[in-house]
Amino acid sequence: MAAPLDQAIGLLVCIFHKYAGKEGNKNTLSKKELKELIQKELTIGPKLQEAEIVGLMADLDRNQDQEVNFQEYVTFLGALAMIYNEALQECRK
Ligand SMILES: [Ca+2]
Ligand SMILES: [Ca+2]
Repeated sequence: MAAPLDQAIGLLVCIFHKYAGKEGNKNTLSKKELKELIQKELTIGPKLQEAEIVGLMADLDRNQDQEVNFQEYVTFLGALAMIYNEALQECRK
């Protein structure tokens, strides 16, 4: 686990567990845990309104159990990657 992509994926997994383990189910993110993850780990996080985070949670929670599991988190990362793909023009030279 030393190559850049391995490291990046490992980090995505570790960040999920860092927040998921704070309260309740250790393998899912509660609303509070998701909010903390977004606010601390994403540049855009602190700029989001409470209502936007609640809306995001509702979008991510596909099985509607009020928690974001790992699979739902991966969907979120995929959506972020799509946004970054538009934003990071320097990767496409
Ligand atoms: Ca949890
Ligand atoms: Ca869920």
